[in-house]
Amino acid sequence: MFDQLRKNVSKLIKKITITDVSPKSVAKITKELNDILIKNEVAVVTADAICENLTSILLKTEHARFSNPKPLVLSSLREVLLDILSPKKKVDLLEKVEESKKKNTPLTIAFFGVNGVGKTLSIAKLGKMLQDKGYSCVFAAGDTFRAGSIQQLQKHGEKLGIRVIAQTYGSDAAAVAFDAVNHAISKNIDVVLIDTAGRIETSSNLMAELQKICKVVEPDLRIFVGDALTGNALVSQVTLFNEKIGIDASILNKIDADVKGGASVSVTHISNSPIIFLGKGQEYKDIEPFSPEFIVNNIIPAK
Ligand SMILES: Nc1nc2c(ncn2[C@@H]2O[C@H](COP(=O)(O)OP(=O)(O)OP(=O)(O)O)[C@@H](O)[C@H]2O)c(=O)[nH]1
Ligand SMILES: [Mg+2]
Repeated sequence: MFDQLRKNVSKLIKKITITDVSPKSVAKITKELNDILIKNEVAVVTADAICENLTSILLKTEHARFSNPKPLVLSSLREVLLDILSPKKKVDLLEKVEESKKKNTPLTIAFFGVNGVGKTLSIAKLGKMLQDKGYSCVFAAGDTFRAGSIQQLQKHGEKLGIRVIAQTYGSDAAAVAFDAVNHAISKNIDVVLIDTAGRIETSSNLMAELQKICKVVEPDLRIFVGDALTGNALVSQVTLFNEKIGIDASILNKIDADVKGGASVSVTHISNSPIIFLGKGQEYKDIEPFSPEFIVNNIIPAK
């Protein structure tokens, strides 16, 4: 995981030959770091922010002349990355479920993102995780667009023993979501997980459908689902969905196959909201809570 980015950062640190921490030598390091970040699919604006923050930390830190600046560069880079990966807005799913339970209403979550990023599988994984923690769930088959999508969610529902509220293909996705919320209210179910059709960013019809779902059910959480392998296109997806729908939190999938590792840094920075889970495989167990430390440890070499 993230092998390429880690190797490149490691190489950069080894190559550091500066013996002072002057604006000129810091500029030399950050220029190279910027290139490495961009090559590893960190968005340009994010790479710039990392380098700016690193510069200001390095320049304000007291550093003895002629002592080895590598440890300082490493620890400062770690600090900058942790800061970017820890947005001020915090989202704790289990806390949210508990809050809703206290109010006697179901927690409603809408999942959205482009085609094939793992929305439906993430819903199944989270349904299982919530069930294991003792919460009841219902799935809403709000992808009424892609052939086979309803059966796909129903299969997960059968395996997990989770009820799926569905209508027919072509029916109004917002109505399906609305039915599922009503079902949850009447059966005292804790969480409603709403699947939606994968939409190409340029498809304004599908975007309007998603806006309608949000207008009708006013989900408590709007979760953007992204594919870590998408590379730089992820940045335009996050920007667009954030503008049109609003992103409360993200899930980043296929992290098991991601050698570059830039996506998670960019998604948090650009959406200005946290990644809450990472998908790391095709089985229900292959999901884990997002930890900024885990990402940073995978990017920054130990020494
Ligand atoms: N390796 C790996 N594969 C994943 C992961 N998440 C999803 N997949 C696979 O990606 C493919 C698409 O997953 P879906 O859950 O159908 O994606 P979707 O976003 O619902 O797709 P659409 O409904 O077509 O938009 C499936 O083959 C999944 O098994 C992951 O974290 N790692
Ligand atoms: Mg799907």
